[in-house]
Amino acid sequence: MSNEYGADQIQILEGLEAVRKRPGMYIGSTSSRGLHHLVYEIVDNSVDEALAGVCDMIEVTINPDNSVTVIDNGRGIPVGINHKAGIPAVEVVFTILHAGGKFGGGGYKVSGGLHGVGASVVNALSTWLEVEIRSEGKVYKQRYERGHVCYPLKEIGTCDPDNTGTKVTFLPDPEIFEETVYDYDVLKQRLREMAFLTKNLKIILRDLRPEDGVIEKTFHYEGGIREFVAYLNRSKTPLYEDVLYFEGKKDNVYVEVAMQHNDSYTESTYSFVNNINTPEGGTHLAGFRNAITKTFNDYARNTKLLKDSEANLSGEDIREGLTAIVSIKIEDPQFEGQTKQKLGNSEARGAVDGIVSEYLTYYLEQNPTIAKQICEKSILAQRAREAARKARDLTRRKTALDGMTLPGKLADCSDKDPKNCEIFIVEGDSAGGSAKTARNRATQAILPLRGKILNVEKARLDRIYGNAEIKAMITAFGTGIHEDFDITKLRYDKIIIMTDADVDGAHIATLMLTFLYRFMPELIKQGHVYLAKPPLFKLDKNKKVWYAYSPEELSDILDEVGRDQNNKIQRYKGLGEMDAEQLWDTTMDPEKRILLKVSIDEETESEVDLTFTTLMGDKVEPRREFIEANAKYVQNLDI
Ligand code: TSJ
Repeated sequence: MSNEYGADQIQILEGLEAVRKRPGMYIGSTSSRGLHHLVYEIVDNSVDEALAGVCDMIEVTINPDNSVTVIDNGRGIPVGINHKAGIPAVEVVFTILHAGGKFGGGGYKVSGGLHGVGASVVNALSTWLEVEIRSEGKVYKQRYERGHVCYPLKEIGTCDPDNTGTKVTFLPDPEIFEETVYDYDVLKQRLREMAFLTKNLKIILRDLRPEDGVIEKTFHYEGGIREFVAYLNRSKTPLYEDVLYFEGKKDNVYVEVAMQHNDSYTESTYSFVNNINTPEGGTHLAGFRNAITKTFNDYARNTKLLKDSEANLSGEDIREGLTAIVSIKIEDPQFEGQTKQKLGNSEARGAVDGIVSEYLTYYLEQNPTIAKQICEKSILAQRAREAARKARDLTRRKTALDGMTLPGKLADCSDKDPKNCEIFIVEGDSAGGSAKTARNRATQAILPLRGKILNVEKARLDRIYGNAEIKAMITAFGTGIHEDFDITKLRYDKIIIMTDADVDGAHIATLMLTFLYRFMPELIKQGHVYLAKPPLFKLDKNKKVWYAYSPEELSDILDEVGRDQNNKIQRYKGLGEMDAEQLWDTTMDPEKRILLKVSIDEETESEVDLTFTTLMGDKVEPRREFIEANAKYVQNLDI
């Protein structure tokens, strides 16, 4: 036995030792992100089986010990002897490091075509891993510990020959991972996306950890990315009922596109290559954009919706309010750019452009009402863009002329080193007044805003640039916006949103965050944006004062000091009820206050985008959900 896999085995183990030495090279990081990555590496293999048309169900179970089980009903990983390695194919899959780690140089791991890649990496980074295969009426099993084979593949029983598939269970190694507890919501997010991208595949996610009962969710979308677009638009008002869907294959590139406009002004297009998100786009996205720009301009000209004397619609005009998914499958994807997230294959551009142009032209001819609605919206966008450009040129010229005209309502700080400075954006003039009195004038600036700020999700650019509150923030921050954005010009290290601790305050904070996210996302990404946390209660007792930031905290304090008649409890309804000293003590003093840092998880960026827009939509129900879920994007910071 030992002779059979002597020399080979030594080499194999060396390979997997390399993975344990430098795990980051293979899975990106050993943080929570890397931990979740293990599941995707395994599930990708089952999705490949589904793409091959021989599997339609995948079950993912988080076990009570945080091991994860993935089961599919595919053909089962082959168990026959691999002639090159002299061991069963399944053992090759789990013990031989395949060339080109995902984050290493050269190759790039993708689902679709490259079977088994990644499984050995998961194996190397697991305390133990067990695989069970059902194939041709037999059940096979093998176990590994930290990548080492425990025993040769063995037959452990029989089953119905029609019952085939693969089951893998692995326990991430705490010697490798800083975090070993799985987040149900993170897996849910990615598995839902996978199910949208693979129509007819049923994915079940189960969490066995909660003591009060198992959680289970099934994702199954017969409409595939068509349903994905409908889902993304679920809390918006679509411009028309149809979700346009085009599908075809050209130059060995399989292309699927789904799109629908809503009545907002922002574009949400997500592109995927072999089921992997490409946040930086690439040739496939370029092909899509080129096709819709050309096709809509041709249509608008031919139908005289756009007169000969008028300028062409820009791509941006046509994409205003567009929600779209561009998903391609390609044999040998090449990724470019710093983060290797941008597709480079030139044949993808031609394939997407060709397929979308052809089918969209036909669709517009067949659906003149929808075609006209989209063209008219684009023409309005074109006019607004012109007006916005003029308004913007004006604001730009002004700042260029007087150096910087800071807004009149701003009480700036005296320290000129931005690293030491912070700005409080305060709801309402009266709270603004208290804040101005309370602040540390050297390092704290105050900008009061009147009432609710403009909802940038629901206004065109010309109105946004004309809005006094928004202009005040842009000039106060100093960075400029969009393509003019320059973080080195930021005048404050912390931008602190300070609103009442009630529903209105939460709404105003969200409007602010929406504005920042849409216009200066880098401020959030680089961790400059915070929410102040004013107290909800004040307790006076025997000349001593306590502040509580939640009802639970109040209750804890009362437990300690006793519940009797000497307690004077005040519930703060707004910042305005605090005098300057209280405001300083509870909310502004860097020594005592609580700040919440706003962050965006890059991996779930599409969901953040969605959550923000959901919140801003007209329909009320999802908004409450957001406010409740809001805490997820915010980290508690004790500063
Ligand atoms: F990642 C992995 F290897 F651990 C893994 C693979 C984990 C899980 C849960 C499933 C799988 C997997 C692999 N499911 N299905 C397959 N199928 C194959 O490997 C397979 C089967 C038959 C044939 C064939 O040509 O007959 C080819 C392949 C690639």
